[in-house]
Amino acid sequence: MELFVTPNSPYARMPRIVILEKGLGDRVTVVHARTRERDSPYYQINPSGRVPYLLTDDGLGLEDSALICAYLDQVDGKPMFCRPDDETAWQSQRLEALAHSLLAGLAVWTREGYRPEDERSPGIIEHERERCRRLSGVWENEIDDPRMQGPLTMAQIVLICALQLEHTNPDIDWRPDRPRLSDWADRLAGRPSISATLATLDAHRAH
Ligand SMILES: N[C@@H](CCC(=O)N[C@@H](CS)C(=O)NCC(=O)O)C(=O)O
Repeated sequence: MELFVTPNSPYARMPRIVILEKGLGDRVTVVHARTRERDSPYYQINPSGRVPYLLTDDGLGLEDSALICAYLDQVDGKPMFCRPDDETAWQSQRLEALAHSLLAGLAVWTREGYRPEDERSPGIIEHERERCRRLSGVWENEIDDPRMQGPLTMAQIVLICALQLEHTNPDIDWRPDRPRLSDWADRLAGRPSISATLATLDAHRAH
């Protein structure tokens, strides 16, 4: 399989974490795609131009981080994150959706920072700063849920990828008044799959 990523994408980071957690490294080649470039050769592989994108051994193309993580989770017949027989799965999915909500806002905020300075929108940045303040307040309580404290879950993976956008965009400061969330993030930061995927990606470029 081939997984197309960019080093700074929090969405592409999620399947990279799943690959390490499940020991799928020898089955998946991670390829650095050239996104946001006019006529990038990557558009021949994935016309949407987005990452992550997984090409399966059957030649099927999968887009969307959650779908790719679900696919990788079951590909070895030993699902760790999505168990089809779990009747309480919706409770994990609720937390996962809440983490995705924070991530989506922080990704918009971070992308504003990639624009030339005179094209950035102070209004959008302020809107996302306020959303982050509200949602990190929600997470300060939700973080005590056993699903966030026990074995690694997709909700934990999404949340750490969101919170660690503080490394990509230093303006993101969710930590003041969030001591429990800060402790949680600092503890998870030491897990090998989390620290390895934060470091610069060692990958080759797509075509
Ligand atoms: N909902 C998608 C979002 C993916 C996404 O927004 N990827 C960004 C990088 S973080 C991207 O590929 N941007 C390039 C572009 O928009 O052309 C997912 O979960 O995979």
